[in-house]
Amino acid sequence: MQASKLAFKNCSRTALFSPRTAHRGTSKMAAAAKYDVVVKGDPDTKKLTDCPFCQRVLITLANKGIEHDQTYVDFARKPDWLMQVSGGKVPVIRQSEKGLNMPDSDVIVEYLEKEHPNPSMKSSAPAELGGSLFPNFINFIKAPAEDKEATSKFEAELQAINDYLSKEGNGPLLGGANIDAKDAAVAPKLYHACVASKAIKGYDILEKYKAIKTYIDTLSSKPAFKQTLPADGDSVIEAGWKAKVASGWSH
Ligand SMILES: N[C@@H](CCC(=O)N[C@@H](CS)C(=O)NCC(=O)O)C(=O)O
Repeated sequence: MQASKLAFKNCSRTALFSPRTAHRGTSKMAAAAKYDVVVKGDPDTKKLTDCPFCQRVLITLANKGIEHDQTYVDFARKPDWLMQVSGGKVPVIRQSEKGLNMPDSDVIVEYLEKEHPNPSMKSSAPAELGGSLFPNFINFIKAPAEDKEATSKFEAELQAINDYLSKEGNGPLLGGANIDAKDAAVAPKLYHACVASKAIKGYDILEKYKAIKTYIDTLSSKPAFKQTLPADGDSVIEAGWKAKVASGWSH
């Protein structure tokens, strides 16, 4: 069966209404087919859980004022169609009228920028900034305390972001005053790194890197960031990373 025809099972959907789209009334975008964004979450309560890649896509949709539905997938009972579309990974965006089933946040945000260029989220920040943050964070969180190399590689990434924010960027965000594509890519992963490093390693990024603290504080006041974090707070992020560490990364 074609992926686009697969039925929704083991998940549930909510409609997300964007105030910006509402103001457009009969605009082209309001009339266009709605996207359905498949995210990690609780299908019963329709709450977002802990996926920084999903948050990147949700921030992009919110920033661009794109009306969409959200389908929440519980990883303990992944539907068959998700396995076929993405090998079980989220996020995925779907649009049944176009037969669109698109996994991978890199591909999705590029597609959204092309299809919905206004407002543009193109970033002036260097392309490589924050690019190795997540793998180095994962190595750090997995590594024993005596593994100094894992710590120093992670710290080099944090320092580069901190330096850019405090010296080179226009601030207070990576691309200036508004959330851009670089913020959408880096901030959710950085947020996970802050929460998990403190909870698991007692390593307080926000205490050590002052510009990152200001950055996270600024983002926390932005609805597009705040409303796309796990609905039940940082404890969800902590629990997710603790479970990964305890399992020895077997899932
Ligand atoms: N390269 C993908 C990575 C997506 C990804 O790894 N998502 C995680 C959730 S945060 C996932 O779906 N993992 C599947 C699993 O743990 O079973 C992207 O950028 O979208």
